Amino acid sequence: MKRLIFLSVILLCVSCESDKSEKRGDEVMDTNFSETMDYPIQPVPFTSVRVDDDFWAPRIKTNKDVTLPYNFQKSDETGRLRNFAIAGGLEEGEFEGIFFNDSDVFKIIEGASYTLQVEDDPELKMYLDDLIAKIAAAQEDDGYLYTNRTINPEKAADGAGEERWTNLAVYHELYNVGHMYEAAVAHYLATGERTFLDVALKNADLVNEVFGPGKNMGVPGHQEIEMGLVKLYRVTRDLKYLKLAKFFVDQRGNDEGHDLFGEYCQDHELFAEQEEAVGHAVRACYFYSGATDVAALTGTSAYDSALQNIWEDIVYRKIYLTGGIGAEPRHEGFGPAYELPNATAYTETCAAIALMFWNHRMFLRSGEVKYMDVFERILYNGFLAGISFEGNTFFYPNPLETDGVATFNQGVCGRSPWFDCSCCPVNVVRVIPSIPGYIYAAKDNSVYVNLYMSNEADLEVGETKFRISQHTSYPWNGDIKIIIESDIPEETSFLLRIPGWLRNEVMTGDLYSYIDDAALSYSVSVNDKKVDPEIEKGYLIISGHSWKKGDQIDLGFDMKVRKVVSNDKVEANLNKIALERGPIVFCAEEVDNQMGVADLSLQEEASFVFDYDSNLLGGLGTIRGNSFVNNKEESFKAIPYYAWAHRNMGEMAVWLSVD
Ligand code: FUB
Ligand code: ZN
Repeated sequence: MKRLIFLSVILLCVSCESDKSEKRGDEVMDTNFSETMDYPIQPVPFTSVRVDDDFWAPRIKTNKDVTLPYNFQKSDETGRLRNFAIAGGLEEGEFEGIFFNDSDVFKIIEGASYTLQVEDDPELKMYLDDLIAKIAAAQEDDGYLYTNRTINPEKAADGAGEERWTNLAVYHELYNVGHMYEAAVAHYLATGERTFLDVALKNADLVNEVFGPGKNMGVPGHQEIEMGLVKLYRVTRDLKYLKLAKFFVDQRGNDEGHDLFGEYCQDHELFAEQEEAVGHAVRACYFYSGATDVAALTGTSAYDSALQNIWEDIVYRKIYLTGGIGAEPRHEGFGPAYELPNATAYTETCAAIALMFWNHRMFLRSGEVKYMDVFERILYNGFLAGISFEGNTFFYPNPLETDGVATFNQGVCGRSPWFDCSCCPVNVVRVIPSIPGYIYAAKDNSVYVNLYMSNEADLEVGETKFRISQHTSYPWNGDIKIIIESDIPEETSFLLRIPGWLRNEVMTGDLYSYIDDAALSYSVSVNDKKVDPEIEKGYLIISGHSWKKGDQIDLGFDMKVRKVVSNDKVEANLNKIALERGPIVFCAEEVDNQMGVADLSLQEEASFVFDYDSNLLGGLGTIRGNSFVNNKEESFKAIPYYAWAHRNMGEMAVWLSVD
């Protein structure tokens, strides 16, 4: 049943007609949709992929057992859940917290629903039923839902505006419900029940009545609703939701009908004409993700150059080695090109997530490897650092350096159990269970393998369903075995991603490069016979085999410790190197380097040894060698960046001085 629903979502027919000149909302509404449109490459949903490795499977389990209940508990303690009950007249009281706290609850429900999609849990389902009843009660008769106003419209707490939709630049009426749409769709797909979906649709219908050409021409100050509306469109097939999403994309930067909100909200020029990544990083990348969805589903090419130019602006000039973005704390956003300070790097966990969403979508449109390279870099580094092994402490900013004293994490030096503004923890809880959905994708007879982790997957090529499995200790070693577990169509091709780190490309562009510039080697064999497949767009193409059950493909990716330098324009990293191995960025912590990290230097020619330490933090790779502190040779040790701040807090750095 669940799988059927998913397939029907994937097979949605959208009638579209591409019109390169479309830029404004009013033209969009006149568009005569007439073709079936979607991403040419379709992801294999996480519900079809069971990850059973030692790296991600424990994270997915901890997310379910610890992070999810912990997030609900914190939402309860901080009044986030009660706000719905009060707004719905079920309890007495005042609104408590920040004006976008409703969105936190929606994000946790989304994560809980993903969990339910793969594993029945009657207790969790009942909990959600109860919570959704409160949310439904909080909805006003015409569909409006924003507990901050509903609780006391006459004297709304900070963040509600005097009337509905009166301060779109700042208040989050549209942002909150965007998250509600995503959560409601997830809940519907998990349970088949419409309780939450109907609340979301009623709200979206109201938003559709209020906003549009000739109506309220404003846009949300914080994007998100665009992706949410596209998801509503996918489950209902009602074009009005897609058109509304397109309206919000096209209306941004259009001063007809609304005063522009400026660069902070990417509302300074028409999106189709934007060329640089500016403003608040989460808003920006949610927006680019939504715009990519709209482009794919409506067939418009009007955004193509903006999407390409902005992506290059980020990857060529504004991204940290960890995949983090948004260098500046002052506006949680992008700074100027090449300004990438390490200790004050804001690099919000939500921004990393938003950039993952966008890169995956860009891949689905193009099939180009560079997008999944960035995705993988964020996944293992900038994103994963945001959640502890225990699953109940978090990073909001993710700096690449600390003196062990500065309270960089919303008032804390180190991981924090929770934040007043808790957008990051609740974002993590919805991403972790969906990670298996990023491993595979399919187009016609081709199966893309984008990520390497042990799993068993049910795929579909053409009309045929079949099963494959993957076996590997990635990211600690590069040996990967893919086994065909059932009969598959002979014409099936496997497109295996050659990771950027193996192709000698830290990321496309010249922001970062490896010092030794020899590409690492790799080997491929099919049923123990070496093959030399063609490469297209960064993927090894394994085709032309008469596949049968039991066939296997073996990949051997050479993993070595690599030294990375950044472009000289990045002042913060001058005379410094960073260490990587496979997809993992390493960092040095004071706890492993007794003389501290700030004063140590490495020799550019030094060699380093990689070891897997099964006793350290549940098992992880370490890099060892020698460093110099005040001309004295010391032993040096680095651990994966994602694992930092789990022991005594002290100095930490990704970028290390070289002699
Ligand atoms: O405004 C909602 C969320 O709170 C943003 O996405 C985060 O950056 C944080 O400011
Ligand atoms: Zn956040």
